[in-house]
Formats: sequence, structure tokens, C-alpha cells
Amino acid sequence: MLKKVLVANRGEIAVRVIRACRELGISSVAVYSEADRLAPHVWHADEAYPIGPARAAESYLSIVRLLNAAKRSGCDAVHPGYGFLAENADFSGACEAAGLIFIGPTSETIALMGDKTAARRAMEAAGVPVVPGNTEALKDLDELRTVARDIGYPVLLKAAAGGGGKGMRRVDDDSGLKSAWSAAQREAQAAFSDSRVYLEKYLSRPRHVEIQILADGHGNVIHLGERECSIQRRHQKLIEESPSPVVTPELRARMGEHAIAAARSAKYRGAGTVEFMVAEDHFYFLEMNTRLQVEHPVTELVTGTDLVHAQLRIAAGEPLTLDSLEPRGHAIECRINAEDPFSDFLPATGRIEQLRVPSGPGVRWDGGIERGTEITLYYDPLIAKLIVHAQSREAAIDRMARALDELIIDGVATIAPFHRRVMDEPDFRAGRFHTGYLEEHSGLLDGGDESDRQEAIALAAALLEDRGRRRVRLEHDAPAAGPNLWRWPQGGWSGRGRGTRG
Ligand code: MV4
Repeated sequence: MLKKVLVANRGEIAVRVIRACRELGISSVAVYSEADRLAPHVWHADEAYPIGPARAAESYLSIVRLLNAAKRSGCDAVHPGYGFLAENADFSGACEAAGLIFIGPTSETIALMGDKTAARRAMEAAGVPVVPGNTEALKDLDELRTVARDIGYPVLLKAAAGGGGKGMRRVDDDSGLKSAWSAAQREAQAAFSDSRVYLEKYLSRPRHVEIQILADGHGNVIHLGERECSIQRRHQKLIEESPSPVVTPELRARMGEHAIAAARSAKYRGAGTVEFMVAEDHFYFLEMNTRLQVEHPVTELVTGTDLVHAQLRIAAGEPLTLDSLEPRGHAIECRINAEDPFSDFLPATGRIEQLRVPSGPGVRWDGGIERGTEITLYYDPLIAKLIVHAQSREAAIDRMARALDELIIDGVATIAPFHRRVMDEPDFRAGRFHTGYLEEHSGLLDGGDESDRQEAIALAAALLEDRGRRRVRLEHDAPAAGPNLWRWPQGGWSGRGRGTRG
């Protein structure tokens, strides 16, 4: 087994990985920026090394500083988490060159999947369905016009070095080609220092369904079913679940086989995700993510598998002992972002003054915050994840609503109230949604009216006084007890309306 792992990350994912290390008897090493001296991931770890200023470019994104910390700590492996350098082929290559095990696939696999046209070629060769379009970067406007007419409008221009929705341009007819061509190239150059673009047929309102895979170094590859991630805002996932309401056992088996073929053709090692778009009974390869994903817990809950344990075991050279299996029950994750959902998801900052974390049956909290944690603009707004598991989708939604009711975060705005509304929204409850869900339900983002705000403030005040969260008042808060107040009041504490006071 590995002896000591450096976690090249912060926040909830660093805590998640450190916990897994402790469970497997592996020492953990945290790294921290000047803004994170008191952050939870630092005290969860066995040792911790400063790696520079708050700015990520000078700390969590500094390959030299991370490798220096790795060397000083004497670790044998590096876990990148997600974000930061997790899908950076230079970083994994530098770890390998320094004699460290990079917990993830090889730098060749990362580079292959980072180039979207190369990935499309590899997938096509492996027999995995890809969206109609071209698999080489476009040379000029003439070629763009030819390919666009060939596959038929509408089409979507995408950055070859892209992913995550940056640099995409939809074109509806010949007249839109020229401006889209230069705009897409300009955006791609600005975002990825690589102006290459290519074309895909535009799919209307696809669902985003992704398959979790695990591959060991001995040729074993399994899939662990799908995650439904269609509830997004500007390409940021907000709610994920497993299984998907639209995936049948037959579809799961077919998508799973293609995901396994994709992983094999990329000589994949470790945990990975094959993203598909699902539109009208067809599914198409979108991207492969060569990392552990934010939403991995929903898969863990329905498959009974610990994906971080699996990553650590695979990195240590152990063979997989699991087999692909059908999901049990239903899991949902709500991302708790420090953003104001009623002000266009404006990032929120400040100090976590009060924190009451939900618990009870089927509830999991993966957090990177504590009372007193400072939320700054230096890092991602994802501060925690609330995940539930229950026997059915309906029961899981009810459980999530209950857990959100228990959650109190005071001091920094979060999108928890938005999630609470979604849990009551009929289309979500019915599983009727696609990637345009939020645009079609913009009412979910209205308001945060004054009474909501006042209620939240009153609840936080109650917590400060250690009275807990009360939808009903405690008996000693009630007016002097009338004759019928021994019963739970239906019409409030006055007793009126139940015929007890005339
Ligand atoms: C598409 C598409 C429609 N047609 N490609 C957005 C993020 C990037 N990974 C790919 N994306 C899309 N690619 C074709 N040919 C629609 C989207 C898309 C989307 C995809 C997955 C999840 C959410 C999305 C939200 C808007 C657009």
C-alpha cells in the first residue's frame, strides 16, 4: 500500500481524500496557501506545508511549490483532487519524473482527453458514438461552410483545447458562419492559448448523463453506472443524482459498455468519467474527465463503493476486485456554493458565523468549512456538498428537502434556499428536465423576498441563543396556555379556529 500521500488541493475535496487516507492507514500531507492557514483540510491532515500566497497561481497551481512540498514531506504519491492541476498533463508528468505516483491516469491519457478532436478520433476508432461533426481542427472558413452544410444546421463551433462550454458558438445558417468563425477562434485563443476549433451538429436540449469507470493497471475496467447532471447553470453543475430518471437497465448496460471501450482505448488507469449527451433516445460521447469528480458521492452511495479508496488501491498497484453492478436506491447531491441565488449567483464572501450541519438517516455532508472559516474570492465557491440516499427517487427528494431544512449557514449567503425550492418544483420531482431546466424555471431564482430574509435572520438569531431551528414554537414561547394547547396546534398558538375559546 501507499505510505504517504500529498493532497494537492484544498477545501472539501482535500478533506475527503485525507479521510480516505486515514481509513486505509496512509499518512496524509496537506498543502496550504496563506489564506488557508486555519482551513479545515490543514488540521485533518497528519502534516501540512505552506506553498505560497493566497492567489492560486502562486500556490495551488504552482507545480514547483507542490513538488518542493512533496519532496520535503517524503510522500510516495500525489492526489490532485479536482480542479487546479487535476487534469494538467504537465503536472502528472512532473510527478512521474520526480519518482512520485500521480493518483490518476498517465500524462499521455490526460493529454489525449484534453484535446477534444483527438479524443473524438480515438472514440470513433473505438466504436463509441460521437456527435456528428469533424474530428480534425477546421482549416478555414471554406472548410467550415462545407462541413456545416454537410452535417446540417444548426451546428456548434467548439474549441479543440476546450471543454466546459468555453468558446462554443452556435450557428443557424450560412450567414452566421463568418462572425462565429472569428469569435470562436478568438475566444479559444484567449481561454486556452490554442485557437483551433471544430464543428459538431447542435443537439437541442440534451440531457447530461455521465458514466463512472474504474480501471486498474492489470487490464480490468468496470463501470459503476451513471450520474444525471442536467441541472446546471452556465456549465456549472448544481444538482446531480444517480440513477438517472431516464436511464433504463438496458441503456445503462449499453452506455456502460461504450464507457469501458472508451477507457480501454485510452489505456485508462484509475477513476474516470465518460460524459455523454442524451437526446431523443440517442447518446453521444461528449468528453472524458480524467479525474475524480465533484459529484462522485452519488455513485458511492448507490453502488456501496468508496471511489477514493479505489483510487488509492489502484495507484498502489492492486487489482480491482469489484464488478460492474446495478444501483441500489437513489442518491442526490446538492452543491452548496457560496453564491447568492437571488442575485444572479453573485459570489458571496465573509466568515461562517454559524453552521448547523444536517444529519440523520441517509444524509452525508462533505464539507470544507467550519464555524469561523473565511470564504474569499480566491477560490471556487463550492464550500460543501449535501448528499442523500434513500430507497426511491421520491424518498430521496423528500429526504433532501428535510436535510436542507436542517441546514443553517449564517454569515455567508449560499444557494441552499435555491435547492430547497427545486425539491418542491413539479418538473424536477417528475424527472422532466434537460440542460435548459434553469432557463425554463427562472422563477426559482426570483425573490428571496423580505419575509424569507427575515425568517433566515430570525433562525440564525435563534441558533445563537441555542434555541435551535423551530418551525413551531417551543411550549414556553407560547402564550399562556389555553384549554386546548396540549395538542400540536393546527392554526397557530392562539387556539382560535378550533372552537376552544368561543
Ligand atoms: C453541445 C450541446 C449541444 N450540441 N454539443 C456544454 C459544455 C460542453 N462540455 C459541451 N456542452 C454542450 N455541447 C452539441 N453538439 C450542448 C451543450 C450544453 C450542455 C452540455 C452538457 C451539459 C450542460 C449543457 C448546457 C448547455 C449546453
